[in-house]
Amino acid sequence: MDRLRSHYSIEVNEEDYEKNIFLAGWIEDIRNIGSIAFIIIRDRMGTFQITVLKKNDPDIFEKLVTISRESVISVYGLCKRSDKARNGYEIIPKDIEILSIAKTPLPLGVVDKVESDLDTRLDNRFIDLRKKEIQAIFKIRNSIIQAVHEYLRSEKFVEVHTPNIIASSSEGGTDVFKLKYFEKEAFLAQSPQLYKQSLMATGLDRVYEIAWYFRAEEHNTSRHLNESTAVDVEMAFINSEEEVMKILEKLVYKMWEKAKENKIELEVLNKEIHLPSFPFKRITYDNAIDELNNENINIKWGEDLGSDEEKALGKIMKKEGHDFYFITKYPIEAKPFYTMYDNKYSRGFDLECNGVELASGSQRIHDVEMLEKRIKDCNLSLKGFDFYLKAFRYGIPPHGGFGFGIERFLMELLDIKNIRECILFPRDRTRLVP
Ligand code: AMO
Repeated sequence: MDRLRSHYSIEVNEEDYEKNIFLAGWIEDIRNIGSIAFIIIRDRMGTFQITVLKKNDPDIFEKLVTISRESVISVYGLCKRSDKARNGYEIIPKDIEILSIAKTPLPLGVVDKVESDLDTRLDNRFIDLRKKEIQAIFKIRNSIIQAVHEYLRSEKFVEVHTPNIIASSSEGGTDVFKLKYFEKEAFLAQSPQLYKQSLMATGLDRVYEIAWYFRAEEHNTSRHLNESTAVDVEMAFINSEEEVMKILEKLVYKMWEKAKENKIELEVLNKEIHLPSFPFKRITYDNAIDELNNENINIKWGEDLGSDEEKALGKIMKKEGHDFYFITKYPIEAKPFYTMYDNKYSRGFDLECNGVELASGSQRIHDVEMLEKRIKDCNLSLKGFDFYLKAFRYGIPPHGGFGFGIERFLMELLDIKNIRECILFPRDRTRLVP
């Protein structure tokens, strides 16, 4: 039975009928009606029925009806067409091997109708992930990431990997995790911002990264994680942030389009995906404030939109037929130190979907004196930025980019209410395990 161990998931089809095949997986259900037993095994492709007659093989029958649910077995047997089996075929076993016995009781049911609370599910994530509707989220996540690689590479972006252990805070703010790096103090990167910008001084003038963000934000919300992932892009030789926005909106469109190809997973999740209208609407910060004022929501000019204001604007945009929209021309004080500006307006933008921020980006300051001034004006110390500023002193083209949250995107795509559902092992204010 050695071959059973090298089993790789197969999709049974008509060609397999009346042939001996190998299958392996987790036991989902056992129905023993005395003389005959039906065992459902599951792998990542779906479920298969094993039908065993007691009189044909009392040994295999005994093994299969006494084994605990969620144990792992492999089976060798005849594949037969069956009208009664749920996917149209069954396997009559000739040999089975028990690969791993599951302890009882299970900490969490896999096919039980009772909903467990999110904490129990996340505490037992390895079992939670056996559920097909949970796996579907991560299969869709996999395919949207594939779309990222396909689209950005087709636009001649080079994938890079920048450090996550760094010597200064990437976004200039607080919310940074400190750690001991031998004799020195280090930080976990809040984003690849400083590195992707430095790369613009190298000639690798279009880069992207599937990045990890580490943020010590205290708030425990349904839209924030302390460790999240993003698509980070940086591109040089741009005339304005509009060129960056064009790449971002096309990327979002391609990811959405790719997600639609996951027909089985979308059916499992009972979700329909409609392509967004394209190109996305652009609304300036000033106009957004006016629209909000008309609804009696007042914001002081210069302040960033809070989540309530974002939601209200989302509703206004929805009424006008826009799920996706860019908010452009933010005041400089609402954007980070590296953002290019003209007088009091920055060249920064956010991409919003139904009142949730999915991405933000900008054209960057590439003049080193202007950049140093902004760092000082933002009350940040120049000291931590030595390596970053050095890259601006020896020739760096105008450039810009964005950071685009992958979990936030999945929430919007699949209408998932809690961001923790969109990452395998979430890190939040209280969760560090598993
Ligand atoms: P920003 O801080 O806006 O910009 O982050 C970019 C996008 O990343 C996602 N995101 C998060 N998702 C979940 N939990 C979090 N705590 C979290 N923080 C951020 C959001 C957000 O829109 N360096 C800039 C980007 C750039 O200008 O290139 C940046 O990090 O979807």
